[in-house]
Amino acid sequence: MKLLVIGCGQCGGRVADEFARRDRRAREQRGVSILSEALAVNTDIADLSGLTFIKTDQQHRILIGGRKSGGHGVGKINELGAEIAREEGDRVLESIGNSQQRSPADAFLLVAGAAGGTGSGAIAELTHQVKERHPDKPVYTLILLPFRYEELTEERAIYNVGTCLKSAYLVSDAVFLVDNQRYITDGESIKSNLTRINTRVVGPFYNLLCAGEEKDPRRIGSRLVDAGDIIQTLSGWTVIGHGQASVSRARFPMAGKLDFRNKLTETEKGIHAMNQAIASLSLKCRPEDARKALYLLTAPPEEMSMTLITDLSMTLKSVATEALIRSGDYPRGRDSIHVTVILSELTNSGRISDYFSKAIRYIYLKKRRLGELKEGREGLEEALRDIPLLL
Ligand SMILES: Nc1nc2c(ncn2[C@@H]2O[C@H](COP(=O)(O)OP(=O)(O)OP(=O)(O)O)[C@@H](O)[C@H]2O)c(=O)[nH]1
Ligand SMILES: [Mg+2]
Repeated sequence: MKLLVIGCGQCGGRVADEFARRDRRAREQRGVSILSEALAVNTDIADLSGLTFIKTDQQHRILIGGRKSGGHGVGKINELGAEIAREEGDRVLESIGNSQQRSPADAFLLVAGAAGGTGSGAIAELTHQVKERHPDKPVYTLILLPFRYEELTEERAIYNVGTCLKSAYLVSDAVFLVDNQRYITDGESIKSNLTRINTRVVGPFYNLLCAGEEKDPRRIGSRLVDAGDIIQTLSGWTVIGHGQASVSRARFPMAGKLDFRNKLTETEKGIHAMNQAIASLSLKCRPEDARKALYLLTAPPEEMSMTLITDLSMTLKSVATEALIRSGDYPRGRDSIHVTVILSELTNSGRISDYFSKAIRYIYLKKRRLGELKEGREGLEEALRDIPLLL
């Protein structure tokens, strides 16, 4: 599956840059391409210059809102980010159009950090515009949720997340949610944390995107996961995870192969990788809330047994009890088993409702402070409608 990735704001741009790095790796190491293009859109010229893998011309690094922001970002005011995207989105559409002519994508993926200004504000507006211009292709968003310290110390962050999520959900075919806090390592500098987090955010997509692009018959699984399966799976709130386990290389391969005890442990390792994928989903959630699920097993061809596939399906079904499950295999590699899991169409999420109620509270308190509330007449309930849309 080929994506056209559009990073919005600093966070979105860096994650898009990581997709571009992976694409280069896929081409060099696997002879397949997983992106049709990667673009970055920002109001901040320095952020655009700091990227590495996205091509450097103005068609790929698109500066918007130069007049309104002076090229220095929108300082976390996401309404301003949305307004600029509304006014200048046609430049992004033009770049996308050119790129689609050179190399068409199966789907679009827009990326942003929800707590910032530019990306948080622009992502829903741009998604909406891309969808209108390309109604035949799915448009997905990948939204990064803030670290806990940001939620605790930056009052505005929660409001930005609430408005960004509400708006993006309305216009995207699916919203991938990633919780930055899940990947944090204490004692590491923020910069190296972010770089490492970005590799972990993009990592789970790698095999999934490569699998359907393989041309070599030896790399094509008996149940190939292609763009069609992925598109059928994705809808609404979505999370993704990846797990792996190394498989032992027997010193005497034939003896190893014939030994049933080895097979038993390989199946256990596969299940271990699946459990790890579920435990490391990009946002903590309850798998029973998913209506759709997909897993991909990537493993050396000799490890792909029917037993393993059956056991993996049963393991996923035992937790994602309400989900329609799709699956596939990707014969690749020599010494490890990888499992990628997607849970989609999540009907419930404590974390998302929590953001909405906190955003409502923020608006309520702000109104009260400004004397815009008639005492006793407007409660939290009424305020729910008040979470503004950035569209
Ligand atoms: N995972 C990850 N999160 C990031 C990265 N950079 C920023 N963030 C997070 O994104 C949020 C801030 O959004 P930014 O992307 O910096 O903001 P922006 O869209 O550039 O908007 P302005 O700077 O206000 O114009 C915070 O929650 C950060 O923790 C990154 O490279 N990786
Ligand atoms: Mg910025």
